[in-house]
Amino acid sequence: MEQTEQKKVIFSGIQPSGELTLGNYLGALKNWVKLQDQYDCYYCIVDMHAITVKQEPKDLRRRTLEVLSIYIAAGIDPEKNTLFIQSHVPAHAEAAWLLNCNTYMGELSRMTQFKDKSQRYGNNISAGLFNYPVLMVADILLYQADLVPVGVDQKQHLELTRDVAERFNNTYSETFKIPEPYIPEAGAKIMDLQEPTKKMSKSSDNPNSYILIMDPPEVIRKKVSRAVTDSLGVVKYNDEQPGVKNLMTILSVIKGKTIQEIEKEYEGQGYAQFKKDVAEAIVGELEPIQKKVKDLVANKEYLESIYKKGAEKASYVANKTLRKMQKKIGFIPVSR
Ligand code: ATP
Ligand code: LTN
Repeated sequence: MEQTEQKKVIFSGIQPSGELTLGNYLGALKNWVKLQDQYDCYYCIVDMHAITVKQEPKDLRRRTLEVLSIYIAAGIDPEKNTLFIQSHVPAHAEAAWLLNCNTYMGELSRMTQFKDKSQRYGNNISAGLFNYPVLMVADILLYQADLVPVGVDQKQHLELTRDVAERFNNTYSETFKIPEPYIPEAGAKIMDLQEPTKKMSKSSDNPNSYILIMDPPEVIRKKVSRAVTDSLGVVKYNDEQPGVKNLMTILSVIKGKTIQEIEKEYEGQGYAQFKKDVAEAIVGELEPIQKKVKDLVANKEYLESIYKKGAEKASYVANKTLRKMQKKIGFIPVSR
């Protein structure tokens, strides 16, 4: 047996619905890089998820290729992993329909991300936004994924995935592997710099509330210096100081230092030096990635070769599972 066949499978994805943030990087991408040697990884750009809210077509096109470039620039090796664009593999949409018919309205109504987003978008809520978690279930189950590395905000969607998979297996006999979430101990929820009790989000209206992976160094420095802290003036990790806590988490994840080490280092100092060091840590981490992204986005042919190869490999695996689902449900097979 080939070695890749023995490896456990990972699936994860990011939506090209906005510019990627430091939250996407520390909560998801950085871990994908760590996991790529041990697992057979499928890393997808989930463009079909992105259109659950309105997207400007030209921005969606540009961002989709930028996200692919960021994956590669962050250290995901396109030779070792399968990198692809969700809409290139029609099995995702087909499987999502079959799974929609095995998911309850009640389950989807309980999804907190839907509740949050539907409040934000008021009267213009698409049916796609409601059904979105089922498309995510399809993404994961089609590859028989063992592990799904995500930030903590996706935990509820992973629980739904497990429930739907188990239900399908019980109704139609064993079909899907039951996946586990992989949520990092630190960095699973990077907070908004202006309202540090909220998740940092790429779709926030206030640019000072997030750091983008592609923000120039001077912008990063400015945003960190403006980050909301408190008047206590001590670098201590506790819930009463959510702003400071968030900056400590960022520093700790990037520098690989423990929270205790950071508390000790800044004992008796205010926030000025601490904030400067946080900003430099972020700049040091992101600057090399930004340079690579700029080269990659200019190389459309190279990117095309990656996503074409990725779609072929992904389609092969996804179609196998889809055929199995169709057969079990009772659809008549047609030879292809
Ligand atoms: P939006 O903010 O528009 O809802 P998002 O960035 O939350 O978008 P995705 O692009 O789908 O949504 O997120 C991709 C990955 O990044 C997911 O695994 C998600 O858990 C993770 N992630 C997103 N924001 C953060 C954050 N602030 N901290 C840690 N992980 C995050
Ligand atoms: N819903 C996810 C993005 C996503 C995803 C997936 C993550 C879509 N499909 C499959 C992991 C596995 C989000 O972060 N908003």
